[in-house]
Amino acid sequence: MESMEFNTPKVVLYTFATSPYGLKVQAFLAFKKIAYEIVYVSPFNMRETLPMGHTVPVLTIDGESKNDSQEIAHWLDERFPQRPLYPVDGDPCINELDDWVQHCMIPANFRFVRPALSLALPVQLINAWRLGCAMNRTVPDNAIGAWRFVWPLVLLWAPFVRREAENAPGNSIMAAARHVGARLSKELERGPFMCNRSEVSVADLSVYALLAFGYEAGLTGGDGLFRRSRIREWALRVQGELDPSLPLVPSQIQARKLGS
Ligand SMILES: N[C@@H](CCC(=O)N[C@@H](CS)C(=O)NCC(=O)O)C(=O)O
Repeated sequence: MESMEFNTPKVVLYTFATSPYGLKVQAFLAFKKIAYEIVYVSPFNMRETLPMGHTVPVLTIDGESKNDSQEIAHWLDERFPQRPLYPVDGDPCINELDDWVQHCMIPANFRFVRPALSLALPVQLINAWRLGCAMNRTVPDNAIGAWRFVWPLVLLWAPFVRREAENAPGNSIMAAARHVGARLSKELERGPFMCNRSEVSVADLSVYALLAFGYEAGLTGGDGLFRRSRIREWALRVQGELDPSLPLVPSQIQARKLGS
């Protein structure tokens, strides 16, 4: 009993409930079935709370910390080789897709919520406000407070959100949405998982984390891609590979549950 406790590493994830990068890491941990403690960080005192750097996610394993979701994925494979995130055959398709999620799909997600003048503005304002509420419900002492009412302005102002949104493919929300939808449908033409693999990889988990969050947090339009049967069926297959005791979206912000 004593040696079991000694061998179980202490894993802590510092993140925002709404961070796409943090959600990816949560999906990696749920796939590898690694129990962890989650610390929802207030964006107002990140430097004081984080064990390193000034961005989330940060993962700490037995006191050693790393940030950057892609570095964390490789580190998890080193520390916990069971159920590898990156296939051991080094499939270049997975690496390319992993980079596409990081540099196209996540920026597209930021563009979807960062207010801009277009017909989508009302939906963006509602979703940005929902994200502010989700942040408030998860940070200690509801430290977002009244800022949640002006969260659309916070997203408009935050330099990292602007940078991300500008990096999204195309020059409009619709263009980014079309790009993401087309790429995902193409990747799932044969399946059962991304790149026609028979097992889940880092690419499936990263895409799943982003889509499942939009759906479960109740974002308007968050169910859009799940209307495509191929994507919905793939998402349910990925969900079936995750430890159900390690959910991506905490109950206090969960509006609906994927698959029910
Ligand atoms: N490349 C990093 C990006 C992390 C990142 O940009 N995190 C955002 C939250 S979603 C952040 O902490 N931004 C705060 C800032 O840049 O000041 C990763 O993959 O983890």
